[in-house]
Amino acid sequence: MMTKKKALITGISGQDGSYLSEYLLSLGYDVYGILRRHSTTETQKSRIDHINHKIQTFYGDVSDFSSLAKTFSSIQPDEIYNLAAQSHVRISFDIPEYTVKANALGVLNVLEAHKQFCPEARLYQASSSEMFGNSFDSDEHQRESTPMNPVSPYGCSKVFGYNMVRHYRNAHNLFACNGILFNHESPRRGSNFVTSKVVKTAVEISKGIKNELVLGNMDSYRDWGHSKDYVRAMHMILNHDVPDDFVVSTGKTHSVRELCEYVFSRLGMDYREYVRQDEKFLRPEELKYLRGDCSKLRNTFDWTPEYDFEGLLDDMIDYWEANLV
Ligand code: F7E
Repeated sequence: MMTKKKALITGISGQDGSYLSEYLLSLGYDVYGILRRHSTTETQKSRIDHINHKIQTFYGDVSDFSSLAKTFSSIQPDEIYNLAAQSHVRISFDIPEYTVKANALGVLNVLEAHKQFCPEARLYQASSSEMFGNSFDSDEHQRESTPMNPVSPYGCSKVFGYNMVRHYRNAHNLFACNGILFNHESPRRGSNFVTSKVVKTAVEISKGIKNELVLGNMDSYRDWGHSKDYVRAMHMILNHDVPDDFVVSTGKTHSVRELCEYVFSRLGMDYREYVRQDEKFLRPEELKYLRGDCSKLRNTFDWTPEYDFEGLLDDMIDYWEANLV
């Protein structure tokens, strides 16, 4: 009998952790996850409650090396996905030190645990398009070779993690890879990220529950894909012949204003009647424009996203329409 592959996911209770778990279970993996302790036990596992009986979770934290040592050495995973992070860019300006501890030193801890306790495992690191900051190539895209000039504590912390992964790969011969993922969303996206905030509030307005949507900068551009598509790319990157780094993106870009236009008009409304801007949602330094070129990924793997911008937003609108009463 073939033994099942073991995958260990840090950040398993997040948007990507939950979709990745479902995907790996569908491929026949044994799935393990590291869960950070929250004070509200009831909502701690809300994104993975439906698969709770199929996975095993352990309390731990990427900033607590002893917890990583214990889980990595006892599970002996074949694949490690480091998805744990303080992932909110604006909040990283409020809690820069915590952000760096989780997103930068946390990666160092994961790499050390990988090297010391399961060096044969493969490691995927959740790197981010926020690492590029405001730099792009002459064709207005960001790709693997684009210089990284981060503009937030979050972006700076992710650059450290990205570089450490490359360094440990070269210096210690670990199979460690970076996925440089552009924004990716879904009905499971936290409601303080802009897509979820716009969709959820617009549905609330359409149902008479709220009467306005308050936003920050509406003129920034993002390359938005669907988390379900992007977790498949994570698995492909980790199962390549050689450890390497790949951009994952759609190649299309839209402004926050265009996002509002689409969502409100799908609900039969004009966004200009409901959206107000407030500087409390502005960032001290803003990343203005993202548009990824994932040719390297597409030329290496058979990766085709199922969702485009409208399909992604339709999925989110349908979810919130059905789940908000
Ligand atoms: O903001 C603007 C905001 O918070 C998108 C994370 O997953 O993707 C994400 O980071 C844009 C920004 O995502 C509001 O200023 C306007 O220009 O949804 P977001 P993000 O900062 O791009 C990258 C790839 C990651 O790695 C991160 O972990 O929308 N915006 N008004 C607003 N954003 C928010 N959150 N709230 C507003 O009211």
